[in-house]
Amino acid sequence: MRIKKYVGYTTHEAMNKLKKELGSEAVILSTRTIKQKGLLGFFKKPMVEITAAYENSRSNKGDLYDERLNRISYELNVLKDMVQKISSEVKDNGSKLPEQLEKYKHKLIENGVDYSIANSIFKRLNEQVNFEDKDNIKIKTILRETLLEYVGLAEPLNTDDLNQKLVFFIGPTGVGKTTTLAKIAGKLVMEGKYNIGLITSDTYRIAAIEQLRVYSDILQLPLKIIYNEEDMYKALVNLNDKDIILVDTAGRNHKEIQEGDEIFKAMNSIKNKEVFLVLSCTTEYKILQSIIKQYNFIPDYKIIFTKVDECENLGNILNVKMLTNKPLSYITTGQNVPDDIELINREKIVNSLLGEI
Ligand SMILES: Nc1nc2c(ncn2[C@@H]2O[C@H](COP(=O)(O)OP(=O)(O)OP(=O)(O)O)[C@@H](O)[C@H]2O)c(=O)[nH]1
Ligand SMILES: [Mg+2]
Repeated sequence: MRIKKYVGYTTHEAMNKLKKELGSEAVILSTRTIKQKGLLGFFKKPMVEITAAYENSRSNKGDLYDERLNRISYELNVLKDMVQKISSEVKDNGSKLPEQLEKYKHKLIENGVDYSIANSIFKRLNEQVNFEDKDNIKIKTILRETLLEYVGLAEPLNTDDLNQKLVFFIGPTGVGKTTTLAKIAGKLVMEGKYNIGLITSDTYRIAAIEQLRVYSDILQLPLKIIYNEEDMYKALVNLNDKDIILVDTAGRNHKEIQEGDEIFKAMNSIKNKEVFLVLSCTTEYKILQSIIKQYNFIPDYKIIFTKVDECENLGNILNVKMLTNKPLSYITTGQNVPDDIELINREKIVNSLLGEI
């Protein structure tokens, strides 16, 4: 048996390093947060240190095998997409778009907009508007206005009814739920107008609680840990003087989530609430589709896109808006708490999607 330590800005990062090297067979002995040294400690990220034990003779054949299988299934998916694209291109040939529109459509697809979404937007537009007598500037203006409408106005956290409002952050593993919650908490604290509390239901890993506790210490906000639905009601009593309570949830493999999960039962029973579905902009659209399908049972939510700084393009933002028709809310653009978050700016998104032609 050997012992090794892994350090990261979050448990997720440290766990990723650990899993990469040791696979899933390693045993976790302890997890702790270590504060970074330095004068500017206020918003400096704490580090998480995981100590793990592993068998010296561990074979990583299984990992290699899994990796190859993943690679093959990814390539099969790419092939499947190509075939679908070609077959719908053949089908669409009857209704050809004017050349200039065709160029913009390809630009959008190049910028990550799903082929069938781009197709339906342009097909509809071409059916409704006569483009024959329009020059390029006019075409671009029409297109810009159309796309702005599709993206819709961004909706921030609604601070109208602040009678102990609960704000839930849900979504897949590692997308940045806790970091985004901390960013929003930080911004609200800086505004100085609200009385804020924090709840975490991420009790799967001790380090997940620690991660939020560090932020609650820095921001001097009370943190309640809930293990089940009943704890939620206890926390409500304990935090009954708060205007806004931000609730962190455990990242879950989207294939495993169910409407009957404890956290969703608790969430559904709260009247004054807002739900943010946190998605990473870097996730492949195919996977985003399947994640969104799994969360279908939640009637109202707003969408936050994280890791926009790591994203090649913004196509997924339009894709998800078209798929869900839910309000888009914030994007996050880096790891800095609380700075790297902003309200979605639809002009910026549409400009980036259309690019320069
Ligand atoms: N580049 C970049 N990294 C981000 C952003 N937001 C979060 N991260 C990083 O993503 C990693 C995971 O962040 P967490 O906030 O722990 O994610 P989570 O969704 O709470 O993870 P789980 O609770 O494990 O499901 C951390 O390393 C964050 O610093 C972002 O906007 N850009
Ligand atoms: Mg988390």
